[in-house]
Amino acid sequence: SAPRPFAAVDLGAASGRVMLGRVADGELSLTEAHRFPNEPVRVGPTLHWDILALYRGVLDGLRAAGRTAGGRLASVGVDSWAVDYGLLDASGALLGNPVHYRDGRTEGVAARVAEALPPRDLYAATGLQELPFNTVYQLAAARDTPQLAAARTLLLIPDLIAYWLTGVAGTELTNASTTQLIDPRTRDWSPVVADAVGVDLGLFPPLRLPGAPAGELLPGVLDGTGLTGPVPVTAVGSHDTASAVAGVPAAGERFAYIATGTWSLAGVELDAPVLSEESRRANFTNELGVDGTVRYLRNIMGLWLLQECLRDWAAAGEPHDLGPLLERAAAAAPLRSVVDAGDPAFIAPGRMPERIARACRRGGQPVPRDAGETVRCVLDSLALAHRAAVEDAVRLSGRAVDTVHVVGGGARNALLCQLTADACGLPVVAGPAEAAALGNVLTQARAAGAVAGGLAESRALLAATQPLRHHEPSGDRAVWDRAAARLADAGAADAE
Ligand code: LRH
Repeated sequence: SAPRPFAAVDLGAASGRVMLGRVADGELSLTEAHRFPNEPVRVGPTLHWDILALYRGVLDGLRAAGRTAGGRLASVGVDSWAVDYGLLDASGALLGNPVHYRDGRTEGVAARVAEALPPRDLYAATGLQELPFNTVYQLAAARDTPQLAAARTLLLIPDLIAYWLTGVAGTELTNASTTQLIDPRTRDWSPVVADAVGVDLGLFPPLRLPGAPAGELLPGVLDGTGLTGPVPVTAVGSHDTASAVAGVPAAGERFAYIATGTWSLAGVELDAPVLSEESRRANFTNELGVDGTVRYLRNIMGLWLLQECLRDWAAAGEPHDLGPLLERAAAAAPLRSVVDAGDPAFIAPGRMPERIARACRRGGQPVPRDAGETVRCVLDSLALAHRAAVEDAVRLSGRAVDTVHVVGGGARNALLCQLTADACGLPVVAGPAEAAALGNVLTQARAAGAVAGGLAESRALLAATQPLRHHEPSGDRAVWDRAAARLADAGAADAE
């Protein structure tokens, strides 16, 4: 009989999905069992994740997966976006809905934490890019709340889902590295940082590594999903970006990657972190990857800018179909105006077209005149930010690259991929779009002995089996230099 498939639960900021991965004799295929929207809910001032709706989506997905697979799965792995968490009380009950990283509660918190622990020292200890929503800052914002006082356990989102599925609590390392409480050299907690910031590390269950066993589906879960037990749950790179980078179909090590979805995470894979002051100033992060790797990358706004524009146009009853808008964007004048896709001012939701127009005006650039031009501005800006991240990653890490791999949902956007190739002056290999789910599946498959070798062998399997698109760089790179200079000037003027 055919080998049992692996189920990858992959929760993104815009949607969640349960994918079925089949691995056998040099073949690797992925099919979608179930996809569901991820719709955050504002209650009072606070933006929450609708975590039970997501969990229901996971269960529905496992049921659908089971139907396709005759009720039998080889194993299940869970990954999601980073940094966010749920708190459990002493009985294991969830205390409140997890707060969304785009919630405003962390405003100004980084500055307060900096008084206790200077940013230089925090970076030297954790190597993490300062983003307002890092778990450290969320915990500092929640300090002295009754909820945190009542909490006995903190579970990052994928660990929370895995806990509900298995009853076993753990903290998976790649996602733990996004808390800003992990030292990337020891790949273990940093008591120095925790003490300085006032975080109780006792809230975190024991660390586990991708590939480690993480329990079995509980009888109630088997019942509710129609699956036949035992179904093991395997820790994967539970940070979606860690799984996405494991899902990059690269050969050798001379590659940069850009995982583009709601965010663009652009950088290189290293054996050791880069903790220099220069790296901190360049806004680079050292997140931990599978197999002892370091994901040296910059977090920049990704398709969020576009998603939020579409949401705004939809609410206003204006055309918001992506296909026609991308055609208009492709026909629009290139690089007419660009915005800084690294600007934290774009993190919060709402009124995106207006905010983009304002940023253009402030930078002394023409304001987009219509939706097509706005989309072009977003894609040009992303390509420019991709190029800066790739160049800076190469410069700061010393890792030479000859190819840029674009994975994640943005790999489907041919215009974005071509602009990225043009801006970087490097060939872009686009795909797979479901790199996170594939990385998730491959980590499980390796743990089960269904795929031999390490990351390199898994990547070779991806390259041999997944449809990929190639974009050669075209055009005059100098136009990108000039756009970058324009943006730098605008930023400098803004800072005065
Ligand atoms: C992408 C991602 C990214 C994080 C952000 C919060 O989904 O995990 O790596 O920085 O969400």
